[in-house]
Amino acid sequence: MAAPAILCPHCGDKRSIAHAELPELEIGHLDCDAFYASIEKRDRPELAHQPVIIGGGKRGVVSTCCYMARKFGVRSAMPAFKARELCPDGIFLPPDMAKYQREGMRVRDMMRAVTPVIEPLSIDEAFMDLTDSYERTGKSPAENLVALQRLILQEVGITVSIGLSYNKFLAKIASDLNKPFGFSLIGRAEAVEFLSDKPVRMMWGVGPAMERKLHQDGIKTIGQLHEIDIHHLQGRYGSIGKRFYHFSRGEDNRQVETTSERKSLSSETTFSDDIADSAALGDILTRLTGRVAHDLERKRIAGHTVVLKLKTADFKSRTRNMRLAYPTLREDVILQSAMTLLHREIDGTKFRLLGVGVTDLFNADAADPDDLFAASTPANDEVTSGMPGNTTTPGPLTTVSATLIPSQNKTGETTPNHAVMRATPPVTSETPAPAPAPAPAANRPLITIKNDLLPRPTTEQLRESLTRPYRKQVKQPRQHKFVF
Ligand code: TTP
Ligand code: MG
Ligand code: MG
Repeated sequence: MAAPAILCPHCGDKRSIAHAELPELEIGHLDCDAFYASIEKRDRPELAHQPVIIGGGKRGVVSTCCYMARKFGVRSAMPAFKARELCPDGIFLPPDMAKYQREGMRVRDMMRAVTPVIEPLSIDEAFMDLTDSYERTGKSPAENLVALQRLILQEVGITVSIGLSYNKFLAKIASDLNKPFGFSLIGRAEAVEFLSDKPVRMMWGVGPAMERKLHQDGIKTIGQLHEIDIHHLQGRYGSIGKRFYHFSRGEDNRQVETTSERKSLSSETTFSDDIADSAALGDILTRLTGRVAHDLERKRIAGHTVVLKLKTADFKSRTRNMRLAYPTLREDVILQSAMTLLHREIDGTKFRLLGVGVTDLFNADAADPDDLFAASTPANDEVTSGMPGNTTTPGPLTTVSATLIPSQNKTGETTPNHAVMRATPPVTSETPAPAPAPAPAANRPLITIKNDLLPRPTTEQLRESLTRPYRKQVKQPRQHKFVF
């Protein structure tokens, strides 16, 4: 039975988003919910109400699991035997990397229809710069992102979570606040207070080692960093100390960096004498690959496609690509793929130039997933000369119901301008049953959303709203609230 409509306690509106800074929040972060598991559940509706765990073969680790399985304590990177102990009735499935890659690209293409300025971080997430949202579409970034979230649900058949803020640091944190099917905003006015009790691990660049160091220094929360002088932070932690200073103030001046699919990183050499010998070419390739891997590590980027370039003695160019199962910066993975490509070309032909590189670049943070099952989908399973097409059949259409959970400040009072949308995602995707309890007040996103059960817009309407061609901005006051 549908939940009764809950209106905003403050103005009574149905389905609206309001925030004093709404027009100025222009950096979005989108992350798919339990990505691999959501795709499998979409494709196997009979598993909708089962805890689904991806990975976890004999010696494997868990890649991810659906939110229902998370209720049992199963997590990414957990050994399979542990996941089985925690969730004996779990449905364990091997990953289908090619499929996830395809679906990830579909989501990305849909994001690109909203703004060309996107920065992919991994297969299932990206930043979006929506600075020119009004100019391009006549709508606010928030409106476009909500429409995108629904369009992905309708067309791809999975839920995604979105964070919107005024910088990348906070947008990424926001997208994680209310998963699955979350939509959270963090504005300037509340950022410092919001961050004050958050763990230092939440900061970009803080891994286990830095977290340990901070803990040893008695610093557990971002709020504690806020109290420390910048010189002291720099002296103690080096350049990252300066970042801590700014992050704790909700400041981050990193731009959303578009990494075009065509951008690449490579190394090549022209020989003094032409070479046909396989071993000699192999040695050179190994050396060049070392350089590429070193550069990737230094720039903290990962390549999804390995490219081998050859020029024959009579100046004919040959370029060969191999798309990997996931982005990598690992020298051995790149070398293995490049060697495979090279050996296919060795037939006595003399070459004058050899080059190796990677293209289809990603941020390194999410490269080389820790999943032994990936070995079952080796890189050379997928050899393409271009990007994969969008050939997957869209998933079933689903309905979304939404309820309002008023947000509370740290003293437990409801804050008129900051409430939370808790959307109930479709059963075909990532919904544990019953719906998860609301996040603790301190973890709630800072947003006012008033929801109701809505008449569903048609796919055409949504698509039209996202792909509307550029038109000159008609001067109009920017709204702090919108209703949809
Ligand atoms: P995440 O976005 O980190 O996780 P998720 O989408 O499964 O769940 P969430 O709702 O919390 O975002 O990673 C995206 C995919 O990358 C994930 O579905 C599987 C893969 N992955 C691994 O293979 N190993 C890992 O350790 C992690 C974290 C992810
Ligand atoms: Mg995800
Ligand atoms: Mg992710």
